[in-house]
Amino acid sequence: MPTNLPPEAIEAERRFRAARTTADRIATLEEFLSLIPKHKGTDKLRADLRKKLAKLKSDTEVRKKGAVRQSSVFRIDREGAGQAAVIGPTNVGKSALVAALTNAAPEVADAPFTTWKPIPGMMPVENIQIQLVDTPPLDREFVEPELLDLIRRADLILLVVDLQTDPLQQLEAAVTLLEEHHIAPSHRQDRYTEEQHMTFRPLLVFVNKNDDERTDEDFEICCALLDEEWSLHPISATSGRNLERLKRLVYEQLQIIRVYSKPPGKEPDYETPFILPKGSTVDELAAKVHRDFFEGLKTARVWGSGVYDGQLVGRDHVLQDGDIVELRI
Ligand SMILES: Nc1nc2c(ncn2[C@@H]2O[C@H](COP(=O)(O)OP(=O)(O)OP(=O)(O)O)[C@@H](O)[C@H]2O)c(=O)[nH]1
Ligand SMILES: [Mg+2]
Repeated sequence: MPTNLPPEAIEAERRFRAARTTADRIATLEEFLSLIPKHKGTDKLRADLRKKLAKLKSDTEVRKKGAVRQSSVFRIDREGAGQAAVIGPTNVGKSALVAALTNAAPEVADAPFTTWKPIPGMMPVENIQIQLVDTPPLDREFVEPELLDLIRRADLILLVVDLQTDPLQQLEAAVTLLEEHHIAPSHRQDRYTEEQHMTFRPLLVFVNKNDDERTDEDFEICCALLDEEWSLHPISATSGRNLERLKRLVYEQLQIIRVYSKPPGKEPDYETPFILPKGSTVDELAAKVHRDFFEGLKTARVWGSGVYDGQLVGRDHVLQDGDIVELRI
């Protein structure tokens, strides 16, 4: 413990050490943390204590939920057209990004190890919603198996790094850590053998805090130093720079199509498309609309790309994004 702490912090630390119940430990640790002066000399101490606090909180949450036979706070129900886990080292702006893009309001703070449990939010992209999940920092000293499981379950990984804090080193550290836990980006699939039992997920790398033109050069340098298999996307959660592009990229990576079903003689419902994996057929749409359509489908007509308006198609016709389909039973 550094000796240059103010007396009230030392006193709070003593109370924390004396606390016996988890609730008391959390309360006294929060108090202790709030009394430590914020400067470079205490960065490490504050980070360590925040980790400890996060662990205490997540343990109690799990225990509480366990009592009612629910799973941990790391199990986030999937909603919308797809789930993307927003991951990365501490302080890079993951929470700021999720707050900027979704209806969620995770805490954003300068201090490291702010987020201690995953927080989902819905990001509107055109007429669909994609779920983003803010996560606690991905940190070698504090690897939570549950965080890795969450990442494995997601459809897509958004790795956020910080332009102002050695982004390339952050990228490498994160990818190595994931790799050690058998998670790898889909675009690097060729590098692994079957025996390694990897889970492959599409992974996009966003370099945050590229707030305006003044930092563009730093970003260019980063890109030049990196080998070609990676592409970096500059963004700023606070200024909103390139966030529309991020949305587009996320949408494209999910490999989904939107299809509008239309009752015979009526207009399609453009508000609520059916979301299907790319390459889906009329049959798969019918199954999604209703079992009756799947079982009793007589004809299907499509308005969209690669067909003439209202063309009659077979059950195995592959649908395209934006197609309008009229199913008749
Ligand atoms: N200049 C700038 N600062 C940002 C940006 N995004 C986030 N920040 C700041 O970076 C700090 C950390 O932001 P958070 O969103 O809490 O970071 P985090 O990655 O969620 O951190 P942990 O929860 O500890 O993992 C805060 O002070 C934010 O205001 C950005 O785009 N530009
Ligand atoms: Mg956070």
